[in-house]
Amino acid sequence: MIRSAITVSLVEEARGGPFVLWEGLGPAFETARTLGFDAVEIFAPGPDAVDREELRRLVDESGLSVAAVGTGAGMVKHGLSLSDPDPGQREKAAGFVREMIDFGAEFDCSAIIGSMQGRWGGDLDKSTALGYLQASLEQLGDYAASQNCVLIYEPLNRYESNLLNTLQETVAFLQTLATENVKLLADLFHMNIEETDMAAAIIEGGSHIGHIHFVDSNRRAAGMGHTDFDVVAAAIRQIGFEGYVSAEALPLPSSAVAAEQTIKKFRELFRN
Ligand code: LER
Ligand code: MN
Repeated sequence: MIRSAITVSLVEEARGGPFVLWEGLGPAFETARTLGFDAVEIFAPGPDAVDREELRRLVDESGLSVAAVGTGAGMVKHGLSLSDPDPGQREKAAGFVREMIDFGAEFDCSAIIGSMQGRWGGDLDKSTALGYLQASLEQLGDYAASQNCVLIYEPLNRYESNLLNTLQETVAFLQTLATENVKLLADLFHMNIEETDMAAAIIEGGSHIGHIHFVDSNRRAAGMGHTDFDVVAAAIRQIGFEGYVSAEALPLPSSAVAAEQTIKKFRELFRN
């Protein structure tokens, strides 16, 4: 079944970023439960920043799940990346991701690698950077599998990374890995910038797609931009997608309106 989720950011440095909820875990679970979401996706400052007992209580009391944990704070807060030319920095980045995988595994959810992929430039050429990323994902994918957690890799648009931008090139890259435990994240905002045809890209991505960031062309809630969601949702259904369609959108005009708009659009598209 396709399930709904909504993002909460606990990272102050990410203010202004594309997360719907910002007021902490308790209010996020309350909003998600009241509106009828299935899960909450958590963007946390680090593996130790979340009170696990509190999160366990929120999950148990609300009946909701944790959809995924993001690892981007490793970049945003600590400047770490999996394609850093310095091996010590790459190892620190991998250590951060491993601990986030442990955190995700405790709540039966996947861990997402987005901005932690880094970028090439300066003395670091593209194929070397991709080689570093490949080695990191290979190890981290296996590590995640050992914890019963799926690692999700997110291609970003060209203004955020110059490594992999489209679903097609990312699938080709993931197929070079020995591990099958790294799935693709289709973020509809990045895709709106990079793909020729969003629905065709989703259909081609097929079973590689493990998670979706549900957001409109302008990074506002689904239905507040110009993405043709009927066509995109038909593609998502066509591939038999069974994961989370998770609202990663700007809190505009407010978190409450973005959350309400998202669940309305989700129901219209996936619960008819
Ligand atoms: C993370 O999911 C993402 O989409 C990035 O663009 C956040 O900056
Ligand atoms: Mn995203």
